[in-house]
Parts: sequence; structure tokens; C-alpha cells
Amino acid sequence: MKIKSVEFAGAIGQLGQQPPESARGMPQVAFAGRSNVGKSSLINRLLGRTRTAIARVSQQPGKTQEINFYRVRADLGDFFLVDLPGYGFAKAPKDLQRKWEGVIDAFLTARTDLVGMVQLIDLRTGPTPDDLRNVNYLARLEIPVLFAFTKSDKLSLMKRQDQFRAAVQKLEIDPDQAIPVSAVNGDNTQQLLDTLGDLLFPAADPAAAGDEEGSDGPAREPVDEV
Ligand SMILES: Nc1nc2c(ncn2[C@@H]2O[C@H](COP(=O)(O)OP(=O)(O)OP(=O)(O)O)[C@@H](O)[C@H]2O)c(=O)[nH]1
Ligand SMILES: [Mg+2]
Repeated sequence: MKIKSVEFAGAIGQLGQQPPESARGMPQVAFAGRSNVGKSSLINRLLGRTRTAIARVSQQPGKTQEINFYRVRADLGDFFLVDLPGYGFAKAPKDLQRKWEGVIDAFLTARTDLVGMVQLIDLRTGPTPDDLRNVNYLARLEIPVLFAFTKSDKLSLMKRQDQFRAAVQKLEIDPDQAIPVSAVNGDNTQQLLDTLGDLLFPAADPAAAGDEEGSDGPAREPVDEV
């Protein structure tokens, strides 16, 4: 999939607010993960906005404080990328954490146009207990999930492979559901974009036509929390 243009379309900052009007009826894919895991950075990279970021990035966890909607025009069609506030930010006050859980839960429960999620996990640490909790939560909501293991540039090739195998095992997922990525050097980000294209626009994928295997996408079973 090739991105043609992108614009900020609106945000949900409070319980009760709705997604922007322009997102209604449009396929959406949301990015979830721990604060500081690199959600906004990956979104910028996928959208080709490495020089002039559209999603704000910070070294301080807790940067994204709204559910942000980006309208994307791509060769396969128009869609929305949704940047969620991160979880697991230890310094965030408890009531703020609860507020965000409520806002995100309301959006995900009411979702009508969300076709799937990208769950980000830091490749260096692998899935944390917070990550496993979120993955189970998404499985309970029956949302199809792709896994992006971030910051792969921080590891040697050998370590990257070891960490990838360990994370896939811990998550109990098919390796095809996961991809190591780097927002810094762009490693595998085009592959992730192409996979998102298949998820967002299944009819546009000639390989999917006449698929006999009856694959119903990357939905997954809950795994044990640690
Ligand atoms: N080396 C490296 N650093 C990265 C990568 N992706 C993000 N970072 C850095 O990690 C930090 C956090 O990145 P963000 O994109 O703001 O993380 P986020 O998940 O959006 O964080 P919140 O908005 O707080 O939830 C920043 O300092 C980024 O420059 C990557 O692929 N490689
Ligand atoms: Mg962010």
C-alpha cells in the first residue's frame, strides 16, 4: 500500500466524545501499546512523516493524551489511523490512568468501523505484564490484532531474532502475526503497511480472491497473564 496524503482529523479527549464525523463509515486501524513504546513514531514512519512529524513524539512517556484520528489517502482507498494514549505509565496518577482506560474502553467497545489493531511491544523487553493484560483485553473484545515489535534498531541481528522468537512464544501467536520494526531506520515498515492494506482493503488484494483456507484474519485466543 502506498500513502498519498494524511491529515489530522480530530481527537477524543473525554468520555462521551465521538470519533470525528469524517471517520464514520471509514475503515480504521488503531495503534495500542505501553507509553513510550513508539506508537506515534511508528505512525509517523508509516505515513512517511519522518521529517515533519504529524503525531507528536516525546522521550517522556505519556505524550499522547487523546485518541487521535488521522485521515489517510492511499492507493488502495481512504482510511483512518488511530493513535491511542499509552498504558503502563507508572508515574501517571491513578485517576488519570483510570480516565484513559474508560475513554479507550468506550471507543473500542462502541467501535463500528475498526477493522483491527496494531499492538506494539518493545522488542528489547518483550511483552510486559501490562502488554499481556492489554492483549487479553483485545482478544476478549474479539478485535483482530497484528503485533509490531518496536525499536529493532537497538538490537543486533542475532538478539533481534532471539527476542522475536521469545516474544512470539510468550504471546502464543503465529509468527506471521508479528513483525519487528524500527521507526528510526524504517526496517519492515513497508511490510507492515502492506499487511495493513490487506486488513483494511481485503477486496483489493488479488491474492485473497478465491482463498480456500478460510482464514478469518489475525484474531487470537487469550493467553495467560504473568
Ligand atoms: N531507537 C528507536 N527509538 C524509537 C523508536 N520508536 C520510537 N523511539 C523513541 O521512543 C520514544 C517514545 O516514542 P513515541 O513515539 O513518543 O512513543 P509513544 O508510544 O507514542 O508514547 P506515548 O504517546 O507516551 O504513549 C521517543 O524518544 C522516540 O524517539 C525506534 O524504532 N527506535
Ligand atoms: Mg504517542
